[in-house]
Amino acid sequence: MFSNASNFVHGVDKVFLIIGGISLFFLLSFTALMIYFIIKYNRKRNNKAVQVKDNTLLEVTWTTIPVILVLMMFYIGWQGFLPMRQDPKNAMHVKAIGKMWKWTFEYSGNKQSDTLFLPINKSVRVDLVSLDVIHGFFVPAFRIKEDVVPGKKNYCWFIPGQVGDFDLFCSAYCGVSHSYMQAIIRIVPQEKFDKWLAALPVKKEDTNLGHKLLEKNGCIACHSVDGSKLAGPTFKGLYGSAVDVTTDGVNHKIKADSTYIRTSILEPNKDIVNGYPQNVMKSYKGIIADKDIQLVVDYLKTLK
Ligand code: HEC
Ligand SMILES: [Cu+2]
Repeated sequence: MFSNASNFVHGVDKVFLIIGGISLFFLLSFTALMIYFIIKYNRKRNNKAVQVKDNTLLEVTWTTIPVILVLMMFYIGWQGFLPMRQDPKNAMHVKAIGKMWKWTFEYSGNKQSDTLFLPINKSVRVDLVSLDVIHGFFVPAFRIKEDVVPGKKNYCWFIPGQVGDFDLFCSAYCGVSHSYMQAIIRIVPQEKFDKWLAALPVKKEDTNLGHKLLEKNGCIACHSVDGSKLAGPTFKGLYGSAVDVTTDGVNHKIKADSTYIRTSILEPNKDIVNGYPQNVMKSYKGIIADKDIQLVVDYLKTLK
C-alpha cells in the first residue's frame, strides 16, 4: 500500500490518511446531520420556537471524543516525526548546498556534483547548508522537507528504498528563479554508486582569491564570468568598459573602474545598469572587507 521510496513514507502517509479519514468522516456526517435538521425542523412542521435546556451527557461526549481524536492524531504524527530527528551513527554523510538558484552536493574527499547520487538501502545524513537565503530541501517521494537556513546547522536523514530518479525541489520562495531550483536524486545499487563516486573528479582547490570571494558571497549566482546573462550583468569584459547606467533617474555612461565597482558592491542602487532591475542586488556594506573588494576588482580585470 505504501511506497518504499524512503523509510519515512509509511509514517508520514499513515498520519495523512488517518487525519484525512477523520476529516472526511466528520465532513460527511455533519453535512448529513445538517440536511436532516433542515428537514426535521422545517418551519412548516414546527412553527413555534421551543426553549431547549442543556444536555450534560451530550456536552461531555462532544468534548471528550474530539480531545481523544486530536491527541491521537498528535501521537501518530509525533511517532512519524521523531525518527526523522534521530539519524543513525553509521549514516553516510553528504552535504547539500543551496544557493540562489542551484543545489550542489558535496561528498567526502572534496568531491562535488549537481545530481545527488546515493546507494539504495543505506542510511544517509544530508547536512543542509545555505550560502545566501532560506531554501527548503524538499523530496516529495521521500516525504522529506527541511529548511535550509543560512548560519544554521540543519540536516535530514533517510534510507532510500527504491532505485530510480527522484525530484528535489526548493520549498522556500527564494527569489526570481526559485522555480528553477531543482535537482535529481538518483538512487543506484551500491556497486554502481562506488564506481560513480570513484570516477567523480576531486574538486580543484580554487587558487584565485578573487574568484573564491565571488563564490563565497554568492555573487556568481547572479553574475557569470563567461559572458552569459543571469539575473545580473556578466563580469566578462566589464572592467574598463563604458557602462550605460541610470543615476538618480538620469541616463549616462560611466567607466567601469575600481571606484565604480566598489560603489556597485556597496551601494548597488546608486548606479543602476540599464536593462536590469533595481533592488535585486543587496548591499554588501559590512559583509565584504575593503581589501577583499580590491581582490575582486583585481580578478575582474583579468576577465577580458
Ligand atoms: C541577487 C542577484 C545578485 C547578487 C547575488 C549580486 N548581484 Fe551584483 N548586480 C545584480 C544586478 C541585477 C545588477 C544590475 C543592477 C544594478 O546595477 O544594481 C548588479 C550589478 C552589479 C555590478 C555592476 C555591473 C555592471 O555591469 O556595471 C557589479 C560590479 C556587481 N553587481 C557586483 C557584485 C558582487 C561583487 C556581488 C557579490 C558580492 C554581487 N554583485 C552579487 C544582481 C546581483
Ligand atoms: Cu531556493
